[in-house]
Amino acid sequence: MNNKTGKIVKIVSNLYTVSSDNKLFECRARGKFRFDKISPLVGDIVDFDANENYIINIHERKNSLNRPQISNVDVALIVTSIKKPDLSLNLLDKLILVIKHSNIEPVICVTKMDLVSFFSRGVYKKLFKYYENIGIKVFYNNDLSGLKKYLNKKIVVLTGQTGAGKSSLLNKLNKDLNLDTNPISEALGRGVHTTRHTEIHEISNIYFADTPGFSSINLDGITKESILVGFPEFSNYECDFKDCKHIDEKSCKVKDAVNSKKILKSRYEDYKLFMKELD
Ligand SMILES: Nc1nc2c(ncn2[C@@H]2O[C@H](COP(=O)(O)OP(=O)(O)O)[C@@H](O)[C@H]2O)c(=O)[nH]1
Ligand SMILES: [Mg+2]
Ligand SMILES: [Zn+2]
Repeated sequence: MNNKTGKIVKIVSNLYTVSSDNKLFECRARGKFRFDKISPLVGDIVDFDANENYIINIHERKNSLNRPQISNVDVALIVTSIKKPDLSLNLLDKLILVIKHSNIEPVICVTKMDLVSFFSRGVYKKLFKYYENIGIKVFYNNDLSGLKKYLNKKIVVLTGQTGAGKSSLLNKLNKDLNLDTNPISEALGRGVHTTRHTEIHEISNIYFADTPGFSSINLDGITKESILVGFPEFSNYECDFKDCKHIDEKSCKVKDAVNSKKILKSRYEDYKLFMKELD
C-alpha cells in the first residue's frame, strides 16, 4: 500500500487522472463507489493507492456542478463586457445569485473598457466599486496580474455572454494556448462527447474547467428565502417585519436604503424581478 491524496483533473470513461505532488496518476475507481451511487468528479480530492492505482476514498465536496460535471469549484469568473455585447446588470446580478447559491465565489472580470470614453470609464468604475463593497472581487482585463494572483491554484469556471472576451482572456493568460477568438463561436466547451469526458486545464497555475458553467441560467432550487444569498447588502438593514420581503410592505428599511441610494437601484429592481420569477 502506498496511499496518497490528490485532485482528479481528468476523467475519460472510467479512467481517472489524479494529480498529486505535481505528478499524474491514472487510476480506476473501486466498485464500492458504484454501490454508494457516488461517481468521482473532476475536482474531487481523493485518497488513492499509488501502487495499485485505484481510488479509495472521496473527500467531502464543498460544491458540485452538473454542467460542467465538476466539484470543488473555487471561483466562477464572470467575464463582463461593457460594450459588444452591452453590459447587462440583470444578467450579472442573476449570475451572482446562481453562483453564490451553488456555494461558489463569483469574481467579476470587466472587459472592453477601451470601447468607451474616459468619462464613461469613471462611471463604470464607480458602479463596480459597489460590487466590491458587497464583497465581490472585481478585476479589469487590461491588467491581469492581480487576477492571476487571486486565482492561483484555484478551480475556475468561466462564464459570461458570448463575445464578452472569455477566450481572449485565456489566451492572454497563456500565449501558447491560441484559442479561437471571434464574436460568435465558442472555442471552449462545444463538441459532443459520446463518452464521459471532463478535464481541467492548468493555465498559469489556474485550473480552468473546459466547458463554460452556468450557460443556461435559471433559478432552479432557489427560493424566496435563499434568494438573499445573492443580495448580501440587504442584510445590513433590519426591517420592522422579520420576514419582510422588501416589496409590498409599507415600512421597509431595504426600500429606504434604495431611496437614499445606499442600495443600488438596479440591484433592487433585479431582486424584484427574480422574486416574481419565483412565483
Ligand atoms: N476592444 C476590445 N475587444 C475585446 C476585448 N476582449 C475581447 N475582445 C474582442 O471581442 C471579441 C470576442 O472575444 P472572445 O474572447 O471570442 O469572446 P468569448 O465569446 O467570450 O470567448 C473578439 O473579437 C476579441 O478580440 C477587450 O478588452 N477590448
Ligand atoms: Mg470563446
Ligand atoms: Zn424590508
